[in-house]
Amino acid sequence: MADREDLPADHGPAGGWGSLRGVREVFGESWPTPGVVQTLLRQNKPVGFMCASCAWPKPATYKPFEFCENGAKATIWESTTARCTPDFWTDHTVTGLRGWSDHALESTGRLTHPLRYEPETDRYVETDWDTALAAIGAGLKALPPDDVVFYSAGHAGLEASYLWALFARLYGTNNLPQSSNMCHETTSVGLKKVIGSPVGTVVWEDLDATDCYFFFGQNPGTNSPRFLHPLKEAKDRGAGIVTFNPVREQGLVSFVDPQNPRAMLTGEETVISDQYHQLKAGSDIAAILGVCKAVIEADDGARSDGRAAVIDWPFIEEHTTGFEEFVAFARGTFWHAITAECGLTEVALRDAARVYMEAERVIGVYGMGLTQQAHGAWNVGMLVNLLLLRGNIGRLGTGCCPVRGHSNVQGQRTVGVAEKAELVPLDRLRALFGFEPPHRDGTHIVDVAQGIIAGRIRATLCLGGNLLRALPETARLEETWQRQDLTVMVSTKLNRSHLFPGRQAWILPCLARSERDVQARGPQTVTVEDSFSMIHGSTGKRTPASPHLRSELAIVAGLAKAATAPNPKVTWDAWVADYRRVRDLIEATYPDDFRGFNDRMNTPGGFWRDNPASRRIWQTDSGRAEFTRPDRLNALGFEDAEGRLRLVTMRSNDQFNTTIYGYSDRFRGIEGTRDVVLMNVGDMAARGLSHGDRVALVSDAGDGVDRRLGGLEVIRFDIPEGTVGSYYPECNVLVPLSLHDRMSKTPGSKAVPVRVVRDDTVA
Ligand SMILES: Nc1nc2c(c(=O)[nH]1)N[C@H]1C(S)=C(S)[C@@H](COP(=O)(O)OP(=O)(O)OC[C@H]3O[C@@H](n4cnc5c(=O)[nH]c(N)nc54)[C@H](O)[C@@H]3O)O[C@H]1N2
Ligand SMILES: Nc1nc2c(c(=O)[nH]1)N[C@H]1C(S)=C(S)[C@@H](COP(=O)(O)OP(=O)(O)OC[C@H]3O[C@@H](n4cnc5c(=O)[nH]c(N)nc54)[C@H](O)[C@@H]3O)O[C@H]1N2
Ligand SMILES: [Mo]
Repeated sequence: MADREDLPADHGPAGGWGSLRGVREVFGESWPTPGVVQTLLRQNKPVGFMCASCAWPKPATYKPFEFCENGAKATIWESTTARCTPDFWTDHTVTGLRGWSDHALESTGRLTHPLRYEPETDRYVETDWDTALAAIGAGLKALPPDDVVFYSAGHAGLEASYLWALFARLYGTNNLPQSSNMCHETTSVGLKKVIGSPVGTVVWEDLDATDCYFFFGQNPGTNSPRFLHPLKEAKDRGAGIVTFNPVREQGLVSFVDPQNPRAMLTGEETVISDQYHQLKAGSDIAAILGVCKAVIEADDGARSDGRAAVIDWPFIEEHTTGFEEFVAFARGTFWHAITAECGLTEVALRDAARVYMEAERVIGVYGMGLTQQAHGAWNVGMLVNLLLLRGNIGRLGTGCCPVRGHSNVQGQRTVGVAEKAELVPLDRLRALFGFEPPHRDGTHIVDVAQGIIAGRIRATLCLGGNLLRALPETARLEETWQRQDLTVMVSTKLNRSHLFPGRQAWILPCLARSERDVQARGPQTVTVEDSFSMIHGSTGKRTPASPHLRSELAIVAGLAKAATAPNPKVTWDAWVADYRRVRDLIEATYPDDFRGFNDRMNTPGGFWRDNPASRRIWQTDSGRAEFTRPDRLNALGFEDAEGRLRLVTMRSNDQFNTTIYGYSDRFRGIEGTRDVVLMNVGDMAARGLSHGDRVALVSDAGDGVDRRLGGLEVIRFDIPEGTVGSYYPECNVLVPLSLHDRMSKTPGSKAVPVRVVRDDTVA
């Protein structure tokens, strides 16, 4: 690993030499500054730094390389030698850069100076921190607080995030939407409704003990590759893995462990999924209902034959509600309705049910395939139905495992980054800081986007992320974003959101997670919370990319000081000087979750924030775990129609959200381009299309809005008829803002109504 030149050639399966080669290719000519291998060796280890990529947990007993291909890419991408200095703008205008790809924009390197947008020249120009903070503070003071939005992307640590939320509330608003509004908000709302927990119940010991995984719409090979290790261990001890996913994802098919020299030499593959069910996009409600129906029928049979029950009746009686209605729904739905809806056969669904019933302990894993749907919360409820039938929540080796996105996305919510006032202990904030926090709910990100289009939202402040690019409805947002009075982005790299500046616009460059953060009281550590609700310390050691960078915490405090009234209990400077003081405040605000925070933050594997649902204490309205009875068989926000297709917006293996590392989606065999549409051969034939033809995707939402993405190449792919795939964020131009989960408003990006037409525009 130390010498990239020595890395052997590629291999097929997920993991293996292929993954190491993938890492090497990110470097290209800009293999970063010296010491990157040492940096990688500290990644995800106690007293090291926590990966800035995904939120997959970090084990207490770690491996020599406790990072994956994509974690290494994330670290290397932020440690690049390239710099986007103020000189860059001598040759470029903001408008001119709109023709650049996401990849090209971030490839300009790390941002080095605070920048101010200058409308006269259509460029960003260098400024200094005092000027920027004072001007932003004055701008904010002139606006009504509820017209201002405080977005955060899930990168920043718990300390900066806590202060960010405090800042917004001192300023006077709960407008604290987060990237999870586009992501696992369905979990925060839907899972909370049915089991009383807005986060997963699974912890590391459950992975070690389980004997079966059911995967729904989560792609570990690309999005949480370190998950492949426990999956392989599970296979080695004979566990079953059943996957439901329209797309055949290599990381769920087979795996070579890059940390096992023998497997590396022989290319020995482990088959991951025993069963891989390629259902139609958006049809999980039907598929899961089919599995449940088979379980219910098996229980009927067993009990009438005098055999042991299949359903866990004592659990159902003691712990759940809504069971009878759900069973009546399952019995009353005919198999042909189920199979027609999901495109899977009754045999296939009964097969899945058999594996489910044979397993003593089952974990249900899910991701964007379930959450980014118009009835996503019902998807989550259906998965919980399946788990509840055999008491697969709240006992060792079982549980519900939503795999979260950004490294601290879950933690930011834990420490008060929430637009819903009820989620925050406002009384404690009042007592600690002597002010009256706003009580009115803030704005969800979908409403923010609608508010920007309608001119109601007048300023957005973004703590990380690339919000304009990540949201649906790109074209209308790009048209209206600049009408805001003020846009402020705390960023590490240039991205498309910067190219639509408000009347006043600022880019504030920050330290990255792997970099040394030294304040008045010495070097600082930050903390993050992973997908299993484990809290970890993270200490950067690398030399910062520029001497002008500030930490996220220092920037937040600087903005807050400039925009809010002085308050003797709010000592921004002292907090910046020593982050331990901020952790004390977090502990004072959330004493149950953060007991002994400063002492425990470097516990190997993190310390656990507890989760009552994993002890079968259900903090739901009914005080029980709730069965869901959906009133439809799919999660779509539209009906089928002649020629209409369901578009899945996908992540490649060479991106982290809108950060595009490169153009190699190795696992899907798509190289050198992202401008593709994956199609079933039948759908191609029906339209007279061949592999390689040029097409456009056009919106078929029936709302009269013209949405179009052209210049795409048809790729014949193993995907069900009626479902097509293409990459996010390019496809966001096709996603209507109105298409979102009914309960949580998470955009329905995994089943978007489109048509495929020939594209006659010149390449
Ligand atoms: N390398 C890398 N890692 C990442 C990210 C990244 O972009 N790159 N993003 C991070 C973030 S913020 C997040 S939220 C997570 C996202 O991680 P995932 O939750 O894995 O998200 P996706 O890859 O968008 O979609 C997951 C899978 O859902 C499938 N799918 C689509 N529609 C359906 C459906 O209707 N039913 C079912 N059952 N499956 C469906 C897709 O084929 C895909 O395999 O990953 C995080 N980690
Ligand atoms: N169609 C479609 N749309 C989607 C999705 C989808 O699957 N399909 N997925 C949705 C999901 S799950 C998510 S989470 C959102 C993601 O949306 P965002 O979180 O808003 O976007 P990112 O691409 O993660 O943001 C990348 C930028 O973050 C900045 N950055 C990187 N590291 C740091 C750091 O350490 N600190 C700070 N301050 N900034 C940093 C860099 O400037 C970089 O350009 O997109 C959503 N949009
Ligand atoms: Mo996400």
